[in-house]
Amino acid sequence: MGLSLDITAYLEEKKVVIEDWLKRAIPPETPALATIHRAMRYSLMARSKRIRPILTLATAEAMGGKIEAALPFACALELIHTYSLIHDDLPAMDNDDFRRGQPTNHKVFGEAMAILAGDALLTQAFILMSSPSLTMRSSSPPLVSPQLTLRIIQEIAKAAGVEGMVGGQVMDVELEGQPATLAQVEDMHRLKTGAIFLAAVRVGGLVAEASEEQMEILSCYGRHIGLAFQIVDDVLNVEGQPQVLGKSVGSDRLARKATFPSVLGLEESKRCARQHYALAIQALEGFDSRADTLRALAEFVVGRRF
Ligand code: GRG
Repeated sequence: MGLSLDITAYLEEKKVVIEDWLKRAIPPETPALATIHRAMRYSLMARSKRIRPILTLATAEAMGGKIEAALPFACALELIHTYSLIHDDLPAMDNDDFRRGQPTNHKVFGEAMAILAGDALLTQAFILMSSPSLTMRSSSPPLVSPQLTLRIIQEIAKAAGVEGMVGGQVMDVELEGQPATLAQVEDMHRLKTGAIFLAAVRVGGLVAEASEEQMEILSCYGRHIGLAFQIVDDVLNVEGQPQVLGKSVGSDRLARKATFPSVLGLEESKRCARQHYALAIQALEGFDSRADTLRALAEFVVGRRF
């Protein structure tokens, strides 16, 4: 598997568009609330791959949709992801000092402000999705119908909540220090990371008004790359470079976390990630070359070093 130069350029190009939107997706700083606005911006605008919103845009494009229509939802996913990182790093959770290439939010702003910044980012995601033109200060009419907007909001809320990411985090906390089975670790990853990945892909399809059959294919692709992404994340926590990753390594083993390497060992975990990559590619078999970006993104997910 060789990562083509094209996908590197694609990732960079989309990152610029997303970051331009993200800058305007949170309220401007006011003197009375300067601290929380700074705390929100500090984590949101830090170094990131932006892989979830990129997946939404790439899926929308692959299905013949407009990226402008997908952008509010793509950015909402990034706001939710950023909130989850801030909370995940808190002393009550993983107690991490380093994230996105800089000290964690609570290390800079204190625990109370970090909790509030996470809460505010999560809430802001729903403001953005339910009133994109208001938030983006544009008077142009919405590109997605109210009915479809509501369906997408429900999809994202479910993926972020107790039936998705939060549920996965609960499993993560409860499995810490416990002997875990492969099935338990897979279930946890499917919810903790996989649910948002799946939503990122499905939302791209929904915005582009993909058919039921296409949505099934996209869901299969989304499930496999979500799992591949988290398995690679587990592997990088063992053998990644902290400077390249922008976060600490070795923390999973120290905290006796249930991970793929802890259950399967490193080599078998890598094989498992490649297997999910192959299944993601297989899912897209019926799609033409417009889905090549999705194929290349799957390759990026499984081959990444950061
Ligand atoms: C509800 C109190 C409360 C907390 C929520 C749900 C949750 C805490 C945390 C989610 C756990 C989580 C973030 C899992 C790891 C997922 C993961 C691999 C994160 C890193 O994602 P990248 O590599 O990061 O895409 P960048 O920085 O590139 O965006």
